[in-house]
Amino acid sequence: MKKTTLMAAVAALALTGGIAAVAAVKQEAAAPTAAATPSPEEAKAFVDKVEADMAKASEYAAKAAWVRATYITEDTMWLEAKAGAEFTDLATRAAIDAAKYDKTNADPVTRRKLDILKRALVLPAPQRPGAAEQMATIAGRLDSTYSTGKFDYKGKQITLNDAEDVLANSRNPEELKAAWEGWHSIAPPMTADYAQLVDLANEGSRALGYKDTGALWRSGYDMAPDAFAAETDRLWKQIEPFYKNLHCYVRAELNTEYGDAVQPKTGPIRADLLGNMWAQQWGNIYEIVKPADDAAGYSLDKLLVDKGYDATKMVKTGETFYTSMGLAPLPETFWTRSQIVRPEGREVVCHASAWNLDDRDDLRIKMCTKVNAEDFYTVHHELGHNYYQRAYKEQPYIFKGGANDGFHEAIGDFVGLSALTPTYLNQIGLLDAVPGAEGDNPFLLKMALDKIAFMPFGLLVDRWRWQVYDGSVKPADYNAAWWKLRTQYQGITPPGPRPAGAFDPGAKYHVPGNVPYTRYFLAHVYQFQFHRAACKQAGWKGPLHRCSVYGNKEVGAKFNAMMEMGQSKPWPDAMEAFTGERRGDASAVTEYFAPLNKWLIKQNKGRKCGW
Ligand code: X8Z
Ligand code: ZN
Repeated sequence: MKKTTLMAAVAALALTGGIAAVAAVKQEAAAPTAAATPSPEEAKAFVDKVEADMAKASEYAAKAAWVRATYITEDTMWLEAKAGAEFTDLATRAAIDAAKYDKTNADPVTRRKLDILKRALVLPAPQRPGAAEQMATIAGRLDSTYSTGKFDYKGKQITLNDAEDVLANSRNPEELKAAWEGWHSIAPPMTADYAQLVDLANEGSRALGYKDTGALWRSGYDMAPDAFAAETDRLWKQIEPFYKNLHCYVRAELNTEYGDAVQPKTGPIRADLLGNMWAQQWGNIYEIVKPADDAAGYSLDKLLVDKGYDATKMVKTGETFYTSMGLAPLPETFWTRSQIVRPEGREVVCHASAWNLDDRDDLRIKMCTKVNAEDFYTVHHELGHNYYQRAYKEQPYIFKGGANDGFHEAIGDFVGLSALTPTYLNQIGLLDAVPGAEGDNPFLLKMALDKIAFMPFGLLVDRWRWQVYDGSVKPADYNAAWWKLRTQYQGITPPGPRPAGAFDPGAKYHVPGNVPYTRYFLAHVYQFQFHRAACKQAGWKGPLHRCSVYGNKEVGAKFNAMMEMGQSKPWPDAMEAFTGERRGDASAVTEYFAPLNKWLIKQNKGRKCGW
């Protein structure tokens, strides 16, 4: 996730750990001139040169990006845009040059590197003079506008951080609506910039031979772009019935809490009632929807506060999980260079990310950590990126990245599945007693509110962008298309009519931040596959949701071996190395949640589910 590093151009790589940066390919870098097919030796020489240039060039852009993200000013935006534009130019040229070896019978390693080079950019720039600068400036402005967004709430200017607290904790529908609408009001000024960036990126993508930028994004999965889209449909179909059961149950509980006027018994759920600004994880409303007989209940939010955790202690605790599996502690510089809490007196990008600035050991996270359960999860998530980055640091430059971007997102989430078990919370002294079997359903419900609720959202963000990039959704229809998908997949609706000119997708970080999103959907499938495989390796015989691999060095070694591969092999090889499976399979998700699904079906008896 060195995301910002390379700016929009290389955002994906960065955030995913895909090719962390692409090459500074100089003109003399050996792009063949004649039409004749270049030799395998020439192809290898080209790649070697690209990798050397790339390794040198990326550090500068990374540092400019870090400084901007942790200190937003006109000047740092200018510096980041300049470094980002230079980088995008070079990277785009490298991608174009790589295509010249398409017919070369290159050795398999060189062939894979060439293929990765061609698809590594998130937002390729047109090769016209000034286009890369223009793109970098727009992308930086979008990201900064989002990150510094503020609005009036009860007579005070508040930030997204504050608004998220209202969404998580208030049970007053008027307050919820005001915080939700207020935050969404920061987005309309971004619409024109966003539309222009889409056009520029499409022009850049077409020059690389892609139909549009969406097709470029779908090409990063060792299969044809169309096959990948079908693959995500297949995975969603495995989960959809379960999501509908959860939706049905939650809607009924919200109806009981708020009454028909606020949340009707039928139809979609009001988006601001679900505890999260984007209705993407619902764990914050557990108290509203919990089973009546949740005697064994505990609140991780409360435990963290009661036991005196602060942000740094949360990160240290996260690190302990990784070291318990035999992985090395984080370097000292992690602690001195990371941004762990929101600094006072300056604007920063609060959206959490994990960085490796030198593609070796300069690992850092950038968070505005709050002491709550959500950020306890996020800390484990971010450290997963850092541990992955360090595991593949010995790979050649182009292979420094996740097996695919979903893998990068799934590492920390996999660790989180163990780290959220009551058994583990008890082992580290957070929870005094582990509930018996009576605690299973409450625990599974809590997990499902975050994991299952997330899946349709994880899918639809890029469904929207695919339509934007392929031109089927025009700027005037951005918002309507967004809500069509939000209703279709998530079964939610805004708290009131949306004003003309609303740009609600712009109120979600990854849209102005230009971070592809399907990765998180994939990660929500992969993490359960990793968990199932790890628990099997550990000889675990009980239900999957009770399994924790804390302290298991054998699992750690095998997991690290997969991480060390980086993106040197097609992702099914990496998946197989750890799980023995060669494709995404949501049966691990349904297996994990099976007891809850049965319970939900019982609760929903007599209800008309769906929307
Ligand atoms: O953006 C993130 C991470 C950084 S890669 C905090 N996540 C997605 C989101 O917040 O929307 C993690 C879960 C989904
Ligand atoms: Zn992440």
